[in-house]
Amino acid sequence: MIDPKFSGIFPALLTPFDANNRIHEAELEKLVKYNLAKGVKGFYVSGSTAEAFLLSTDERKQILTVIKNAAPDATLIAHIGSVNEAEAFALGKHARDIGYDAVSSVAPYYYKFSFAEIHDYYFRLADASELPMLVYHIPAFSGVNMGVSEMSTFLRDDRFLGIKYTSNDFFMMEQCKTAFPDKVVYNGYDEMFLAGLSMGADGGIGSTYNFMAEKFVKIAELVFANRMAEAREIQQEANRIITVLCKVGVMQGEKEVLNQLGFALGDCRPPFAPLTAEQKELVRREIVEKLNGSGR
Ligand code: MN9
Repeated sequence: MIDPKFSGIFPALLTPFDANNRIHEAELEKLVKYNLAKGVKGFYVSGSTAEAFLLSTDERKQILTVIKNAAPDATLIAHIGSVNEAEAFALGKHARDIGYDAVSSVAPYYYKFSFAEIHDYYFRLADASELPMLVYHIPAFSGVNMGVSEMSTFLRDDRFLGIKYTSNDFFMMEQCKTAFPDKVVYNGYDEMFLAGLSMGADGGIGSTYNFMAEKFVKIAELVFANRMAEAREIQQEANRIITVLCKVGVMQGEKEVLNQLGFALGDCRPPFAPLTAEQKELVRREIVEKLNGSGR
């Protein structure tokens, strides 16, 4: 059995920027409250969706603090991953000091590290932060391809909480969860959330949850009640929206949806380009109108 505080729906929070390109704390608090009201269990903080790799170490610490203050009772997972290990250590220490529940890290990226090096990176971080470590498995972005045997070297150790599993190899997901039923597995691709749950995931961490968490809360509820056909309808609804996000850029599109819903998240940081007027119109017509019309 896993600790129930780690099951369920965890938005990978976006980072709002103000007109001066600084973190917009009030908007971040508003986004946290908006999601708490929809029944999320907690948040995944300072990950890819937060534009973590475009933030300074101080900015990453700042968002960890803002979110802890806005959601003191939620389950909070701090993504501390960085190829600059000193940064990862500093973030892990900060997360522990302010009361986070777990840390998580992408595998060290860009350089071709050996598995032994990746392995030691994770154990050093887990030891330094003294919090349970969630391995962020995202081979398409990190370029690091681990199989079941590599993943097992982490999962069999008490310091590891589980995996944030962002891959469409559901065979491997099932093998990991079946071999280590006490470890937590989060589905990472929102468009395949139903598939992940059916193969053993305990919940999901996702970027599109920022503005449609209620759909994923509902899918999980329906799956656990064995109401698969209804769950599939909601997944299809979500996927019609995600198809549009993929056309304009996922995070850029998510910020635009929230901006049109009354938030002020700004744009993504360069090198991401702002959306064009045509792209904003597509988001309005194909996403925001449907969200407003669906009554969910
Ligand atoms: O946190 C997200 N992964 C990335 C998970 O952004 C790399 C997902 O929520 C995707 O953004 C989403 C769209 O592909 O599934």
